[in-house]
Amino acid sequence: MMVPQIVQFLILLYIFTVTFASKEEEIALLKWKATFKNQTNNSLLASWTQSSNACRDWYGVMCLNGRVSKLDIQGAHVIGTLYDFPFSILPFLEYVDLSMNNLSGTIPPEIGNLTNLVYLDRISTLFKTIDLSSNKFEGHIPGSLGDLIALQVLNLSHNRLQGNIPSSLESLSSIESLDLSFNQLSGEIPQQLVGLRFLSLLNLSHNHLQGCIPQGHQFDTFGNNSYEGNDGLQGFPVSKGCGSNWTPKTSNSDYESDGKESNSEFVNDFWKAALMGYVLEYLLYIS
Ligand SMILES: *[C@@H]1O[C@H](CO)[C@@H](O)[C@H](O)[C@H]1NC(C)=O
Ligand SMILES: *[C@@H]1O[C@H](CO)[C@@H](O)[C@H](O)[C@H]1NC(C)=O
Ligand SMILES: *[C@@H]1O[C@H](CO)[C@@H](O)[C@H](O)[C@H]1NC(C)=O
Ligand SMILES: *[C@@H]1O[C@H](CO)[C@@H](O)[C@H](O)[C@H]1NC(C)=O
Ligand SMILES: *[C@@H]1O[C@H](CO)[C@@H](O)[C@H](O)[C@H]1NC(C)=O
Ligand SMILES: *[C@@H]1O[C@H](CO)[C@@H](O)[C@H](O)[C@H]1NC(C)=O
Ligand SMILES: CC(=O)N[C@H]1CO[C@H](CO)[C@@H](O)[C@@H]1O
Repeated sequence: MMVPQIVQFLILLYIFTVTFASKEEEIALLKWKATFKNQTNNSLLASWTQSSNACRDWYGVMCLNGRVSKLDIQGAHVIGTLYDFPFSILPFLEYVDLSMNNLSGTIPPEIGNLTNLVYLDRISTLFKTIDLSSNKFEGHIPGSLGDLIALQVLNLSHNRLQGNIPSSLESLSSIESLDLSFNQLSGEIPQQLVGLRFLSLLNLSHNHLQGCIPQGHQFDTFGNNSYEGNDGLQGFPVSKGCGSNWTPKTSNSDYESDGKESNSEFVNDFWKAALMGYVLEYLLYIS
């Protein structure tokens, strides 16, 4: 019986893609696994062993041309950190889903070394993704994430991230979905994010963000459910205008009453600075 050519082609493609992962990549991932707590009785990752083939046998690992391209261990009960994650040793990795685990510590700046997310000129079958959501990551969002200009989906929601949203994220020129919700992010939303022309989903809800919501381009399309549960975001679509005739609220009703009142002077200066920034931005924009 003749095997249809398309089937032959698919079999060849399969053999071509499901080949051996480079030994270096396997060893690096095993080193990372060795840092997990309770790794010995983690049933989902039991398949990650030295004697098996990462591309064929490992849970959550997918390869392209024998190199690890996708790692999806969502909800695999991993207790650990990313400090030993081999970012620089997995140059073909372009889909990383570590969501719903028990990962803690900070997000290392080396995350910006995921080479395949840095170059735009590769043909890819995957939606280039980093999903670290629903873990216990803390500290700042590393500015080096802005290096990943090919990234299409970034989900850091439901963690304990603090500090400002880095303005370097303006470089994520391919980003379509950005979810930073349910963290402890503070400061203003960087006005530069207005430049993200493919952004179709933005979720900044449930943080401590303040100041004027950037206006224009994609930001005109987001509804108030992108911003709910913040400390003091102003302007469309949350409130009327954020212009020069607008004055900051002096009541602290939006804050928990845990001594934040002593910050009110700082907050006033903060608003003045924010307002000046906004006016400058506007003048630059219309010129
Ligand atoms: C490890 O094994 C113990 C006993 O077999 C079990 O109670 C526990 O839930 C397991 N932990 C994980 C993370 O799988
Ligand atoms: C996460 O891990 C920590 C130990 O590192 C442990 O105390 C905590 O109970 C774990 N949480 C969950 C939901 O497994
Ligand atoms: C990885 O990233 C760090 C921090 O961004 C950088 O200093 C380092 O040079 C990078 N290493 C490689 C091998 O690219
Ligand atoms: C981000 O991840 C959370 C779960 O960790 C999920 O509920 C949410 O829908 C994701 N966001 C997007 C935009 O897909
Ligand atoms: C959010 O927007 C919807 C309409 O898009 C409106 O019905 C609702 O009242 C708004 N909620 C708040 C808190 O502004
Ligand atoms: C942001 O996340 C919250 C909570 O999951 C959800 O209610 C809201 O609809 C989301 N907003 C957008 C724009 O997806
Ligand atoms: C979170 C978790 O499952 N912790 C367990 C890790 O393993 C030790 C002993 O093997 C248990 O005591 C912990 O409860």
